[in-house]
Parts: sequence; structure tokens; C-alpha cells
Amino acid sequence: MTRGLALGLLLAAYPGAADADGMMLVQAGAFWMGSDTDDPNEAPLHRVYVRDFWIDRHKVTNAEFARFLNARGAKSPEGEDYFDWDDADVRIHGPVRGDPARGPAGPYASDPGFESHPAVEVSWFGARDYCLWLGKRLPTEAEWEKAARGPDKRRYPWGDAAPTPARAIYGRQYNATAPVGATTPSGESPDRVQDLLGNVREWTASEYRPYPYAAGDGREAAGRFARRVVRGASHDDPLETLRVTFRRHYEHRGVARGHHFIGFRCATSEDLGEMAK
Ligand SMILES: [Ca+2]
Ligand SMILES: [Ca+2]
Repeated sequence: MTRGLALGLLLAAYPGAADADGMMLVQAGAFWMGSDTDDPNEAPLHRVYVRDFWIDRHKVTNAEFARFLNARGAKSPEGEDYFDWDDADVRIHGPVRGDPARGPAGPYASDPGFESHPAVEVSWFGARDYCLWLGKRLPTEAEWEKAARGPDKRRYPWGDAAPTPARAIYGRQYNATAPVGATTPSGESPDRVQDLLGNVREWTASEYRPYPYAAGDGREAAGRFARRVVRGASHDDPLETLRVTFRRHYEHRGVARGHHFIGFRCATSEDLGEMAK
């Protein structure tokens, strides 16, 4: 029995433990975070140390998120919707129309044809609790940028060459998402993480605060309704906004609502061995 198989069986026996299948290791080290030549909120370019972590190779899909909703229901412990079930842009539905007072009725399923597209209209609470359900967590914005950037100062996950439709999903019509991994391998990061720039933006764990980034200054321990950083780019974002340093956040209970242009992926600091595929 290989070490990987043994670990897989061990993890399968403990629901809630993170599983290395589909996760990529980003090795500990310092990296260049931010930019001195773009939006002021990305400055300064500075060195940030990040410990070993693993990150999902692809964004969470509609089929995956529907499984979570069927296991855990559609509201968080604090009563927040996990996804905007009554939003016309959502790609997950139950068999009957939801009750506005109680939320949607399960069981939930991805709309046909969208099973492998990234989940959209997911609130930050939905993203947070999906990751917890699998024994994972959301990545910090520093982890996200290190996964996208590697050890150099590159502008895109694949390097400094200009974006093309083979490298990233961008510049499309509203709601024209693509299956996850559609830009593999051209759009991969140095650690072979897929789709970090394009298709949909991604929730992170971090509170939005000015740089320099410091994991220990409270931004990773913020209250649940804090403004959260959203990273990456969406299928309907223009070319000019594509870069790994771009930072966004949403005001006024922004974490409680989903959007057609935001999805997410999970991370973990657990040592999962060397078995990523
Ligand atoms: Ca919405
Ligand atoms: Ca919407």
C-alpha cells in the first residue's frame, strides 16, 4: 500500500479531515506581495512570509456546493444565507420554489450543464462553512497571492505574458462562466493551481485593511461582519483589471450576500503529505 493510499483511507475514516486529493502544496517562504505601480491600495510592494499551506487546485463547483447544502442546510449558525437562493444568477436549485420566510427547500442540485462551473452567488458565510465542513478554511489574501504568484514578482499566475483566452476566463458576457480548469495548463500558477485569475473572483479569510500585510495585526481575527478581501478576476472583468495584486471588498453587509462574479476555494495548514494530483 502506498503512503498516499494509506493516508487517503485514514482521512476517509474521519469525516471533516482535509483530503489532499485536489489540493496543491505551496511551500513556506517569503514572497513579494502588492505593487508600487497599480492601485494605491496594492502598495507598497513588500516581502511577506507565509507558512506551508495547501490550496484547492480548482474553485469549488456548483455540484460540490450543492452537496454541502444537502448536508448542512442553507443557513449559517448565525442565520445568514449560504447562497442567494432567490437570485436569478444562482446555478443551484431545489425541486420547489423557496419560501421567503424560511429560505429555499432542498434537496439541492446544480442546474444541468453547470455542475463543473464555479459556484456563484455564495455568501462569505457559505464559503467559510463549506471549507469548515471539509476540515479546511478559506485562504488568507497573502496565501492567495502567494499561490498565484510564486517566488517572483509576476503579474499573472502564468508569468508576465499578456492574458489570452487560453490563459484566463475574462472579458466575457455577464454570467458566461466556464468549467473549472478550462485554462489548464496555460493559466496555471507555479504550483499548478488552476484558474486563479479569471472565471470568478474569490472570497478570502482576510479583513480588508491597508498594506503592509501583517497576519498578526488582527486582520485574520476579525468579527464575522468585517469587510473581507475578494481576489482574482471574473469572466466579465475587463483585461485592464487582471493582475494578481488587485484587491476588492464590498461594503454594508457585503459578506452576507453572493454575487454572480464571486466564488471561492479552500485551503488548509494541515500536512497532507505529498499526494496531490
Ligand atoms: Ca446576489
Ligand atoms: Ca446576482
